[in-house]
Amino acid sequence: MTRALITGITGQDGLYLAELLHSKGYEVFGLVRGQNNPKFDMVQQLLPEVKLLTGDLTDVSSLTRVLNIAQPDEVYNLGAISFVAYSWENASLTTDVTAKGVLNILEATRLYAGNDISKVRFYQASSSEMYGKVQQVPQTEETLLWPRSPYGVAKVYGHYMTINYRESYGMHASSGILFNHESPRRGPEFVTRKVSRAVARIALGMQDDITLGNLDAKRDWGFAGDYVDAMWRMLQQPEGDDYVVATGETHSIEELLQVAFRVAGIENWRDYVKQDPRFMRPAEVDLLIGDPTKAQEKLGWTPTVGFEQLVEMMVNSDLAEQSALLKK
Ligand code: NAP
Ligand code: F7E
Repeated sequence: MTRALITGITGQDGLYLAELLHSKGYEVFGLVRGQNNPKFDMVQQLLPEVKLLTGDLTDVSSLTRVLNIAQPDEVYNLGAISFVAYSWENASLTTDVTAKGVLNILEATRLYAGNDISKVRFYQASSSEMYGKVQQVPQTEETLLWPRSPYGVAKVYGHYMTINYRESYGMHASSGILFNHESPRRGPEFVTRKVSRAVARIALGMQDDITLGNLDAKRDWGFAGDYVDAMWRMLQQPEGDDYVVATGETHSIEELLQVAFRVAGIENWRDYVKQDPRFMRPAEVDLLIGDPTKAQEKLGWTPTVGFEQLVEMMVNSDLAEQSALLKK
C-alpha cells in the first residue's frame, strides 16, 4: 500500500487530494495544525479512513515526528497561508509559513529519507501568483517570475527551494505551478466563492447586494478536483520536474458575476454589485493565463470542467446550502 502525507489536508485541495489518493488505494496521513482545530472533526467525518496527525509547518520537530509516524512514499506540501489579501497585513507570518515552511518540510523529508533519497517523492504547491506582473502571455514554466504580493514572494522562495533540493540532493521533488482552481469547497474569502454564496443568498432574498474590489482583474480558473489529479500525476513520473497546470482560458471578475447571476436567474447583475476600496489590493495581478502544454504532453493531464460549468457547480451548491439554512 503506497503511503502519502498531505500537509494542508483541511484545505480545499487537501480534501480533494485525500479522496483521490484513498480511491487509488493509498494509506493517507494528514497534518493538522493548531490546538482544537475545528476542521479536524470535519475531515474525520468526511474521510474517516485518513489518519490525522498534529503538527505545524513552522515547527520542524513536529514535521520530523509526523514523517516518522506516517513513513510516506509521497509527501504533498499543500499547507500555506494562501489568501493573497491577508498576506500584506501578515507578511512576516506568511513568510514563516508559506516560504520557510517549505524549507522545513523539505529538510525534514530529506532527513527522513536518510541515505536513500529515492525512498520518497515530494510535491510543492507553487502558484501562478509567482508571475504577478506578467512578463509573458500566456505564462509557461520558463516565464520570468515577478511576484506582486508577500504571498507571491513567499511562493517564489518555496518554488526555488524545491528545485534546489532536486538539484542538490537528487530528491524526486516536483513543483506544480497551479493557476486558480475553485470548487464548492473553496474558502468564502476567495472571490469565486464570495460571489457564488452572495448570488445564492440574493436569489433567495437573504441578502441585498455584494461588495467587491477590482472587477477588471482576469484569472485562469479551473476545477480543484482536476488539479489534484495533476499533482498525483507529477509524482508518478520517473523524474521530478515543474509543470504549469491551467485551463488556458481567462475571464474577468465581471464575467464571473455575469455567469453566476445568470445561473440564479438574474440578468441585471450590475444592480446588485457595489465596490469598496477596502477590497482593492496594494498591487494587483491583472492578467493570468496559463499554458498547460507541458502538463498535457508529459502528464497526459487535461481539465474536464470549463469556466461556466464550474460557476454553475458553485452557485448550485450554494443555493442548496443556503436553502437548507432558510428551512432551519
Ligand atoms: P487553503 O484552502 O487555504 O488551505 C491551506 C491549508 O494550509 C489549510 O489546511 C491550513 O490549515 C493549512 N495551513 C495553514 N497554515 C499552516 C501551518 N502553519 N502549518 C500547517 N498547515 C497550515 O488552500 P488551497 O486552496 O487548498 O491550496 C492548497 C495549496 O495550493 C496552498 O499552498 C496554496 O497556496 C496553493 N495554491 C492554491 C491555488 C488555488 O487556486 N487554490 C493555486 C495555486 C497554489 P487550517 O486551515 O486547518 O489552519
Ligand atoms: O482573488 C479580485 C482580486 O482572492 C482573485 C489563491 O488561491 O489563487 C488565489 O489567489 C481576484 C483578484 O484569488 C474581490 O483583486 C475583486 O484579482 O479569489 P482571489 P487570488 O488572489 O487570485 C492563487 C493562484 C493562489 O495561489 C492563492 O493561494 O479577484 N477581487 N474583488 C476580489 N478578491 C477577493 N478575494 N475578494 C473581493 O471582494
